[in-house]
This record gives sequence, structure tokens and C-alpha cells, in this order.
Amino acid sequence: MKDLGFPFPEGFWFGTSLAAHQAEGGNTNSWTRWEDQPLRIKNNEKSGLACDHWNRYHEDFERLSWLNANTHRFSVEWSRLQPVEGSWNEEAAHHYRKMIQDLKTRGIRPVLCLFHFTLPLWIDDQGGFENSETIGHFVEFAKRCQQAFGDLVLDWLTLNEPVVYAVVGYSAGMTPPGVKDHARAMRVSVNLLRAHGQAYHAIKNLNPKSFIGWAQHLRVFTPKRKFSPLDIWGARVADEVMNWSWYKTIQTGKIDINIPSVFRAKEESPECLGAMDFLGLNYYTRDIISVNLFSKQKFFLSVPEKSVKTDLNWEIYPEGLGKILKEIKSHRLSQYPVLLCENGLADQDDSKRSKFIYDHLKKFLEVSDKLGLKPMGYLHWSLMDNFEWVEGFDPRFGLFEVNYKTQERIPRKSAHYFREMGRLKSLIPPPEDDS
Ligand code: IFM
Repeated sequence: MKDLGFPFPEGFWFGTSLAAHQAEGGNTNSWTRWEDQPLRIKNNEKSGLACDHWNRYHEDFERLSWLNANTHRFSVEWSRLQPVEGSWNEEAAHHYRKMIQDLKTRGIRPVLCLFHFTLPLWIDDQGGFENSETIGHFVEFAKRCQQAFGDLVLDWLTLNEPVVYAVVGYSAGMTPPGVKDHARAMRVSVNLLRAHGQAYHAIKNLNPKSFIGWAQHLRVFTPKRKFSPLDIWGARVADEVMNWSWYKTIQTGKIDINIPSVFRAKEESPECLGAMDFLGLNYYTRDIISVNLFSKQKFFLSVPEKSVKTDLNWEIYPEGLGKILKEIKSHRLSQYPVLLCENGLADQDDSKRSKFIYDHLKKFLEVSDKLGLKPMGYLHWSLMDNFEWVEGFDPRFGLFEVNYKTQERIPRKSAHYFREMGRLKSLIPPPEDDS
């Protein structure tokens, strides 16, 4: 690789992302409860031992060093730390401390996420985030985590993809708790926003130097029929509800999430005003949207036939990232540094991953530069293959392939490419024979 490309901005965070339940193995939580029910997960798989990352973190972090990563985002599993109400598992906390220390010894910055889709069973039994009392429990958990790890961790994500959690679990009913009710999805969204706001202040009060955001799954919505007022309207509503209304809460201290003629959540939320230090962005793909007001479902999503797609049939659309960055600017959010804290694809034969990384990272750096945004870092999803929720173990998102029978990890070609960029601290095109 001779091309030295263009250098990452000074202090750029370059690394990977992972989540507790998808990698650790051996968890008992709201998701394992779901996995125990028939037909919930593809091939009836269970997360089970997953990547056994709980026991193998040291060798996995060795891989991060090999990749020349300087940052790693991961989540702590609430159900391990607080398996029953009012408890705190010192042993699990000690284990997470060892994990964080391992990263720090390597000069790798830990970014800690507090909620990545899984709940302890006692919280699940009380109604999860549908119950407003869960906000208090979450804030207490955030405080305990700050007290336990805050001397080692400065950078926090309170929540991962709260919109996805609310919509897929409570509107579409595809993930736990399997509810199909827009009003309940709205209630969960409101409670998640308030939980974020209150946890933000709780962590900040304990250490004002903490740097706190959440990971928002930002998607692009394109009207299916270019000139159809209905589809254009549908794309706008989806964009507002799924993406920007959440940031407006931070800007105004008021929650207003509105799906016209379906449901509107509107209430004061002073705890959210200004409760964000950086913009955590997960970007994967876009949706083509069409609307039929006479059907019960109303909004229909599809994928353009001719596009290049991942193994999960998601369109590969780096242009969408550029559009989102422009929207960040037009929504007056450009004062916040942007951390691209998830970006990746299911690509078992690794034929598309290197180009995917290059195209997205290039778009991120170029458009940010043009618009005067502050690109803070790029964290690839994911370090290694892991448990992809309802899709089970089939989708392969890793820079490292995992053999789930032997727990062997094998670097893919794209891992070598990623490593070279980490070494050079520059964006470089992938080698030509890399597909
Ligand atoms: O695996 C997930 C992750 O848990 C949340 N963001 C999207 C990833 C890929 O689907």
C-alpha cells in the first residue's frame, strides 16, 4: 500500500464497536427470555456462549492492538451488574474494570455504553422502559457505573439506538417484548429520552469532565415515487420521527414526536435540554418509503432493486451519510463533534467490506470538512462476528471471522486494510485485489 491518502484529523478516534449481549456469552436478560421462545430468532438460535468474549476479552483486545485501533466502544451488561433489584455485583464490576484497564494499558480509549437493548429480568418484569419507574432505576445504574468505572472512563454513551429499540420492539413487534402498538412505542421513546437526560446529568455531576452522548441510528428516507406528494410526506415524517425530533428535545427541552393521524407524544422534558456533548451516529443504509393511507400499515419500506446490497439485503449507500451530515448542519447541530460510532455490513465473504469502509469514511471526512463539522472518530461495527439479534449468528459483521465451534478468530482481508489505515492514521484506498 503506497498511497498515503489523506491523514485523519488530529486526535481522530479510530477503532471498533461491540455490545455485551452480542459477544460476551452467558447472559440472562430480557433477550435470553425472548430467545427461549420458539421462532423468535432465525434457526431458533440462542446467544448462548456467543463469542465467549467475557472470558476471551484479553486476546480480543490484543486484536485491537494489532488493528492499530486507538478507541473501542462496548457496553456493560446491566443484568450482570444488577441481577436483582437493589443489588450490585462486585465481581462483575471488577471484571469490567479489568477489561477497561486492559484497553487502557494498550493506549486504547474505552467508550462505555450503558444500555444496548438488554434489560435485567427484574426490570423486564416491571414493564421495562414502558414503566416510567425504569428511568429512576437506569439513572441509579448510570451513577453506580460512573462510581465503579469513572476513574478509568471519560466517554459515555447512555443508550444505543433508542429509536430502533422502541420502534422494532413496540411498533413492529419483532424484538422483545414483541408489542405492536404505536402508542406504547411512543411511551417507551419518551421514557428513553428522559432516562438519557437524567443519566447525562447524574454522570456529569459526578465528573464534570465526562463526555456524554447516545448512539442514534440515523437513516435516510427516500420517497419511492419521486413526485408523489404522499411519499414525499411519508419520507419527511419518517425522517423527523426517527431522526431529528430526538435532537430537537436536546435543543428545546421539549419532547414532540409526531406521526400525524397516528400518534403524537408532546411533553416538557427539561432534563434533556442541552444534555449532549457529542453526536453519536450509527449509519448503515437508507429506506425507500411509500405511503398508502388506506392500508392499516400506511408506511412501506423497500430497497432499490438495482443497488449493491449486503448479505442482509441492506443497500450500500455511502451518499446517505453525506446527506445526514448536511442535515446535521441544517438542524443547527454543527457545534457538536460527530462520532461515527457504528458503521459496517454483513458480508460473509468479505468481498465488499474494505470498499464499504473506504467509501463511508471518505464521505464522512470529506463532507465534514466541506461543511465545517467536527469529525471525532470512526468506530467500525464490528471487531468480530457476533450475535445479530433476531438474525442469529448468520450475518457476519466482523473484521475478524469467528468460528463458533472452536471460538477461533481469523482476520479477514478487510482487517489487514483497516490495520494499515490505523498504522498510517490516514484514509487510504483499499488494495485493488481486495474484492
Ligand atoms: O448489531 C447491531 C447493533 O447491535 C446495533 N446497531 C446495528 C448493528 C447491526 O445490525
